[in-house]
Amino acid sequence: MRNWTYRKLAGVLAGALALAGCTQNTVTQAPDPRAEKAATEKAMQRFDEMKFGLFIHWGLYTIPAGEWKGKYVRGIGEWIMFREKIPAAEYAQLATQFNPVKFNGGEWAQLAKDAGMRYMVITSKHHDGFAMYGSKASKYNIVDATPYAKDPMKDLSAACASQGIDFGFYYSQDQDWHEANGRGNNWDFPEKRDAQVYLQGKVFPQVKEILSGYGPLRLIWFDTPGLLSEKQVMDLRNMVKSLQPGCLINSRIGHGKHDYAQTGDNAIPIQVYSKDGKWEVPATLNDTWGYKKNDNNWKNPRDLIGKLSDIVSKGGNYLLNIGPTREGVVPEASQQILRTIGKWLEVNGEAIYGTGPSPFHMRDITWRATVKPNKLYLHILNWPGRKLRLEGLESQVTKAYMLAGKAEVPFQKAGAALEFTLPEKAPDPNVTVIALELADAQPKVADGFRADQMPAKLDLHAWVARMRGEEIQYDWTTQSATGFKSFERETNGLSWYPYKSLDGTYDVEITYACDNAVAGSKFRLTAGQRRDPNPSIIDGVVEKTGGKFVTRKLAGKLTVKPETETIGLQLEGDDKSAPMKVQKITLTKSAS
Ligand code: JFZ
Repeated sequence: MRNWTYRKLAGVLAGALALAGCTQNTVTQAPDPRAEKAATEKAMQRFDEMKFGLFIHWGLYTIPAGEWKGKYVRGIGEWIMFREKIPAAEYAQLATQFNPVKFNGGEWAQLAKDAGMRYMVITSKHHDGFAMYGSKASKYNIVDATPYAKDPMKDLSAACASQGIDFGFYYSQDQDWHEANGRGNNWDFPEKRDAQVYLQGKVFPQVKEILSGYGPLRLIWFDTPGLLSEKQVMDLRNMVKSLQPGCLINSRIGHGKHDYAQTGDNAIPIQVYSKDGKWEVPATLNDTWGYKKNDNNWKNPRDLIGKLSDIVSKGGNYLLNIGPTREGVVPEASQQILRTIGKWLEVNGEAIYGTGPSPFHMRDITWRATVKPNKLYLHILNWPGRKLRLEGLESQVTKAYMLAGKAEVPFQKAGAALEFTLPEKAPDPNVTVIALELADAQPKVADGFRADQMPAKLDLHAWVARMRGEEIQYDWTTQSATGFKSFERETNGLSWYPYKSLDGTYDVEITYACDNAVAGSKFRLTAGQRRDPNPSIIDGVVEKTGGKFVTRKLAGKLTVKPETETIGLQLEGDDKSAPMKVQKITLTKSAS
C-alpha cells in the first residue's frame, strides 16, 4: 500500500515540479517516509485503543430537514439537494437563513465525553460543497455566507482538546454539488468536468486550511472516492501527511492509500476481521446522518451497546452519528441514547477501551469476547438463564466476576467446557460483562474454536445483519427481524458482510415465521460484490408456518468467496407483502 519506491519517486517528481514552478497550490511534496511511518503507527495505536467515536453531520441541509417545498423527501437528509436536483444557486440561498445561535462547542464535547466517546469527527464540508468553517479558499462558508458569521469549528476543536477528545474532520473530496468541476451535480453542470481544476481550486487549499487551523487532527475522513486518479489521491495523501504526519486517513480516500478502513454504513463483519488492518463502522442512530425532522426511528440502547461489544470483539471501532439541528441543538432523543451508552461504559469500559478482539469465532448471539493481558471479558448480549457454557478455552480461569458490582460468578468444569452459574435474569438489561482472570497472559483457545476457524455449519443471525430500509426492526423477544414489507420505493432487507471469513459453496437453511394468511411472496438470497452483475442466487417462497418459527432447507447452493462483499436477503417480485420474521440463515459447507 505505502510503497517506498513509489514514495521516493513521487518525492523526486514533486521536487522537480517545484523547481519548475508548477506547484503553487498543490503541496505534493512527499513527507519524510520515516517520520510519516512512525507518526502514523503511533496514531494508529491510539486510534485502536479509543474504540468509540462521535460522528457529526451538520450543514445547510438541516434547514429543509428532509422536506422540500412542502414535500417529504425519502432517504438520508444531507442528500436532499441531490435527490431533488435543487439548483446550486437556490440551495445556496439556505446559507442566508443559517444561524445556529444555540450552538455551543463545549456542550457537544461534553456530550461525547458523557457518552464515553474518545474521538469526534465532524463534517467540514459535505457533498453540498458548503464549508462549515471559516474558509479563505471559498466564500461559500459559514463565516462569509451566513448571518451567524462565526467559525463553530474553532470553538468545537478547542472544547475537544480541553476535554481530551481527539478531533477529526470529514471532508468530501470528490463530490461537490456546488462546483462545476466537482462530481455529482449534472443538473446545473452537464458539461464534462475537470477534477484537477476542482482539486487545485478548492480541495487542496481547503484541506490545507482544516489541517492548519484546528490543532492536531487525529484523522481526516474523506468520503465517496469517485473518479480521482491514483496520482490525485496520492497528492491529497501527501498533502495531509506533510502537514500532519500523525493525522490518520480513512479508506474512502480511494486507491488503497489509507491508514485504516471503513466498512459500509451500519455494516458489521460477521466474524473477527483482522486481515486488512484496522477498521471502523460508521453508523446512524436513526435512518439519516444529517438532521431530518420526521425521522424518529431511533435504535434502542440495547442494540447499540450490543453493537459496540460486537464491533470491538471483532477488531473494529464504532463511529456513531448525531445530526444537530439548524439551531445547533442535538436532538433530545439522541442525547438520551448517548448518555445511556455512556453510563454503561462507565461501568464496563474496562472491557472495551484498549482491548483486543475475540480469540474465538462467533457461533451465536449469546456472547462476544474481548481481551487484555490475563483477562477475558464475556459480553453477554442475550442472557442464557442460569447456565452459560463456554467451550474451547484452554487457559486456566482463576476467577470470574461481574464487571458491574464485582460479584463473583461461580463456575465449574463440565468436560472440556466451563459452566458458569448465573442469576436467572440479566443483571444489566443491555449487556452484562463477566470478567475472567486467566493464568495465561494470552488466552489459549482449542483447535476448532479459534477466531480464524469457521465451523462447517455457521448461523448468520438477523441481529448480526445490517437492516436496510426504514420498516425493518429487530425484535429481541423473538430474536428476529420483522417488517419485511413495504418495499415500494427502495430495497428493504438484511445484509451480512463476510469480510473474507467464508470461502466455499454452501447449503442454506432459513429460520423464519410467517402467518398463514399472508404467505406466498418470493424471497431471494444473493452473495456477491456491490452491484454484482452476476451474484450467486437462491430463490425461495415465503411459506405458511402458522406463525411459528420453522427451519427450511432451500433448494440450491450459495457460493461465498473471500471477495464476496454481501450476503443479502430480500423479498423479490411484484408481491412483497409477506411480513415474515427472520431469525437466521444457516450455511453448511457443501462437499460439491
Ligand atoms: C457517505 C455519504 O454519501 C453520506 O452522506 C454520509 O456522509 C455517509 C457517512 O457517507 O455515504 C456512504 C458512503 C459509502 C458507503 C455507504 C454510505 N459504503 O461504502 O457502503
